[in-house]
Amino acid sequence: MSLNLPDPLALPGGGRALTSTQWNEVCRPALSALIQREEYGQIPSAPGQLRATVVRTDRNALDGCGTLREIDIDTTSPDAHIELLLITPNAATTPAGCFLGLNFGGNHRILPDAAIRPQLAKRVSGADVEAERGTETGTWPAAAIIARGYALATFFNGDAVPDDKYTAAQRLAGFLPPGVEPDGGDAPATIACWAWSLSRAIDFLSNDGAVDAKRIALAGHSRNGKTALLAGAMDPRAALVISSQSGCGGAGPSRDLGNEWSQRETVQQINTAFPHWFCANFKQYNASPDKLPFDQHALIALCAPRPVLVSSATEDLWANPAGSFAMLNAADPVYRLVSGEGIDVHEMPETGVLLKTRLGHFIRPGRHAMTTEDWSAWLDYADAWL
Ligand code: GTR
Repeated sequence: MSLNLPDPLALPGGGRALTSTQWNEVCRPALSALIQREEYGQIPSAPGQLRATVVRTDRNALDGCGTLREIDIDTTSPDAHIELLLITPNAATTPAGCFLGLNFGGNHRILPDAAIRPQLAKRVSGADVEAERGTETGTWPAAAIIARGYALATFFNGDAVPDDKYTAAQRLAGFLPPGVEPDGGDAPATIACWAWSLSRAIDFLSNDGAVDAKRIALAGHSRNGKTALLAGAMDPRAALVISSQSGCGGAGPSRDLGNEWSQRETVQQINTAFPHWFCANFKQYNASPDKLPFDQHALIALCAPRPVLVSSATEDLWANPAGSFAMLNAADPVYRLVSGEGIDVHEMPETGVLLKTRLGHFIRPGRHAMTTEDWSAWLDYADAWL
């Protein structure tokens, strides 16, 4: 398919990268810098200090199948407080591969467990969360994940920066990397800080005896799927990335690729509804996304050679399934160069069929949601690659 997209393998002085060394040493750092500068803002620096405190352990979670821990991760410069929920399989005799992802509603929604802490803001405000407990067991099917031998780690996306256009700015100011101006066009925005917070969870997980540091998979849905992809692109410790219905600013193209993609969310729409997600520079492309010097295939390509699964739903046209599939194909030349393999299918695959290739694809019937059907495909994909 020819889509007239910027070539991620283009060399700054002209010509095209022909070796993986040229990609890794020239194209990759240049694209990484460009994407941060023009879209997400600069990823905050690694913290000065990180302290992890296990605040609760339940060795008998999930009817004895898992060990559940609640872990506070506190950092200085930048200052952040993350409350990680980690469940590891009791049957494992060696460190487990682990799915790590941000959740939307708080850790207490993952399991019907009266002891799991809701997010800090709800505790402080004394909100009644009892009706919310365990309401997302379908979104995060912990029992099935543990039964397949994997660990599950998740935390509330708002732990690092609230998902709120009115209050995010105040928190974002604390994440400025040295040399970046607070009102600069490339000051980090919310998705960049969320990606940073995932890396802090990886800091902890990769030193935990129950988790295999080499088998940490990032998974996220929608805005959290955009974040999973950015975190995977920036943090090489992520061994695999699953980006679910992430659309604009995620696996979906910023450009209009033609009529069949016309129901998608545009750069202008996302920057208007969620001005805190992307950096100020990205707003310059509202009316002219075709002027972006990259598109989202470049973000996927930054994950090479690690496997990336793009997961979609047939009725979620806002998240642009066809355009996201096109981005996988457009990232393919980089994957071929770096790993010798990418995606072998060039027409939109059949619904319900998992493509287990290094650039993988899954689309299920239905709407915008993370479901047990998705997880069943994702676990199969993880079995193939982790
Ligand atoms: C929508 C937004 C999408 C997607 C989604 C979500 O309102 O337009 O970009 O991120 O929210 O996160 O559920």
